[in-house]
Order: sequence, then structure tokens, then C-alpha cells
Amino acid sequence: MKRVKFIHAADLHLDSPMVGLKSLPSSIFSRLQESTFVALERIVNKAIEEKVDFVILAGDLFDSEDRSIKAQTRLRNEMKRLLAHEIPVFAIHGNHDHLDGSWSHLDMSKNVHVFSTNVETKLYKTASGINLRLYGFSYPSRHVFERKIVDYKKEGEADFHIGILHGNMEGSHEHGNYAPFSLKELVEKDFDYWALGHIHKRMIISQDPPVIYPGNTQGRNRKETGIKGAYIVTLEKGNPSFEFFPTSDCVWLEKEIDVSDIVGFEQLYMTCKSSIDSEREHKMGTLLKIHLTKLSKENNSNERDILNDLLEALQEDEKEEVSFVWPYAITAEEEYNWDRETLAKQTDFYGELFRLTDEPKELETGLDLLYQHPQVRKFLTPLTNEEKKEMIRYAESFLVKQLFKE
Ligand SMILES: [Mn+2]
Repeated sequence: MKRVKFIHAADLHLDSPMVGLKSLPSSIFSRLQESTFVALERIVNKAIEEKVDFVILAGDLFDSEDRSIKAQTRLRNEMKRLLAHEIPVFAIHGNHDHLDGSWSHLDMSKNVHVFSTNVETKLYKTASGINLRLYGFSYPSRHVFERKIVDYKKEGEADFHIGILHGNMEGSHEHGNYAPFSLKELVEKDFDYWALGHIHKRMIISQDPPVIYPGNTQGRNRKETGIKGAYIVTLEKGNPSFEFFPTSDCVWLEKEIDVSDIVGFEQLYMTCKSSIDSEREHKMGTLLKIHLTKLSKENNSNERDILNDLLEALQEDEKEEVSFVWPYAITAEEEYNWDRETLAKQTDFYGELFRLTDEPKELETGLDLLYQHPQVRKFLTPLTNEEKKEMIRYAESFLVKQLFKE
């Protein structure tokens, strides 16, 4: 039976700067800075352990177009470990590590095959005599909006045909719409496997033929939640199989804690503490956002202060912990215990406020001040509609509470 086994990883974003996280304790921050490299090591370890035929890296190997020497050196060292086991690597570059950047160039080891800027085919014969054709291209510059998918064409004889593509499946709006394609187009190519990259969330688009976004190998901010990793794939005619394996050293999580029956700070602290302990994983770092639901009135009197004290107390125990669970934020359910209609009748001000929050025309103008600011904008990611709504809800609730106090 003809059979190949390989690893498919994408979006390694080596040497991600972990923007905006410098306020973390230095031990945790440096652990995060190192985490993209740890993920790479784990991919290589797995390849060697499982004696795979080859490894695919489907774009965004580096986080920045000006690849740091550190990232290049570490990648080369890991690739050399694969070379020592005669494992080749097929790599493409994506929108983050496109070929138009300027960097001090380090040669990769000779087992690494990088695809050029036009879709090309690479032939490879495994040690056991299986013939493969791999198809792919690297981004010549950051913005590739063409439908590069039309240039992928099955050609010649091979036991397996594998497409490697860094791009956006149409319908997904979270990432840039680069090199877009539809599932139908992929399936029509009649390949045996599609190794995708670009979308950082793990997704199995199709089982047979397998079409997979493995997601990134390490979450880099609070939006990239959950365990991250790569796939180990076995292809046999008519029977493809694949399995996820984790590579992330630090994990971002969000958690709700129901605190309805809780009275007093001590009880609140203990409940959160045990909830934090339940998330602790052996030798893995966790960054946790806690959302308290049904916080009682008694606790609610000076909500902001309580939440800050609670956060500080919970963080205190985690600084020196290898398997840390670092709470980076605590929010609480904002209770709408006023009646908007009655308030609106009371004074014109409330009526005006609710009209604004229902149709927040001024929000974009307000946000533009930040988002167009030359120094600030590079640290910002676009807000989702959900985040905008949350912002408005918070603003309304804040204003009403202030007025109640007065
Ligand atoms: Mn990426």
C-alpha cells in the first residue's frame, strides 16, 4: 500500500514581539517571547519521533517582513535537526514574511525547499519510493489579492498531489482577503491534500480530500485563544487520516465564573482562586481573562476597586510559577437594573443618551482619533462589532451610574 506521513504546520510567526504585553511580569513576558520558538522545536521533535517523510510549513514562518537574525538562526538550527534525520521541508512564505522585506539573509539548510513567487511544482520521491508532487507559491509582497488558486494545475504522474496555499477562504473576514479561494475551487483541482495557512484559528474545511487550516502554532494575544498546534497527516489512496498535536507553550483563555452565592471579598477570592487552579496545566503557561457573572449588590458597591484588588491578589501567587495561570483581566457583568423608559421621561438628558447609544454615529469619529494616530495605530487591531457594542454598553452604564450617584 502506497502511503506517506507528514506534518502540516502554518503561521509560526517566529519572534512575534508580543506587542502590548510588556506590563506582564518579566518571567511571564520572556516565556511568551520564547513561545513561538518552543512551538517550532515541538514540531521538529514530533517529526523526528514519528519518522515523517517530510514537513510542510504553509506560510508566515516569520512574524515580520524584516526577519530578525534571531528568528532565522533558530529556524535554521531546527531545520538542521531535520536534515540530520533526512527529513525535507516544503515551505512557502505568506503575507507576514513576504519576499519584499529587507533582512540580512541567512541561507537555510539544504533540506528546505522554498517555493518561488509563481505557483510551481516540486517533485519529491520519498525513501520508500513514493512519488509526490507539491504545488505552492510564496508571497512576492505583502498584499496579494489575485486569485492565485487559478494557477494551481494538477500535472504529470504522482502517487500523491499536495497543494500548499497561504490565503483566505472566502467568507472569512477576520484576516486580510489575500489570495482568496473557495472550497469548490480547491476540490476541483483533484489533489489529495490541501495544506492551508493564513487563518490562525484551527479549521478542518473538508475531510476528504482533507483541506485544513492548522491555525497558528502559538497564540500571540488574547484573541488567539485555546491550545494551538499542527497536524500529522497520513495519506493512503482512499483513506486519508490526520491528527492534531499541541505545540503552544502558553495558552490564552477566557472563563466565566458564577459568583451569585458569594458574599464578601474573601469568599470571592477563594472561589476565583480554585477556579484558576482548575485551569493549571503541567508546565504550561496560561493567560486568563475572568468574567464574573451575577456579582451580588453587596460586592458590587465599589465594583471597580473590588475587581482591581481581586486581580492583584490573584496575580500575586502566579509570578514565580512555571505552570502559571496569570489572570490578566477581570470583568463583571454590568447589571441593567434601571428602566430606560422611565429614565428617558425623567430628563431630556437620558433620552438623548439612549438615542446616542442605540445609534452610535459618533463612535467611529471618536475611534478615528485613536486609529489614525500615527504612533498609536500600529499597536491596535480592528475592533469587532461585539467589542464595539460592549464599549457602548459600558459607556452607557457608566454614565447612568454616575448620574445616579449625583
Ligand atoms: Mn499568519
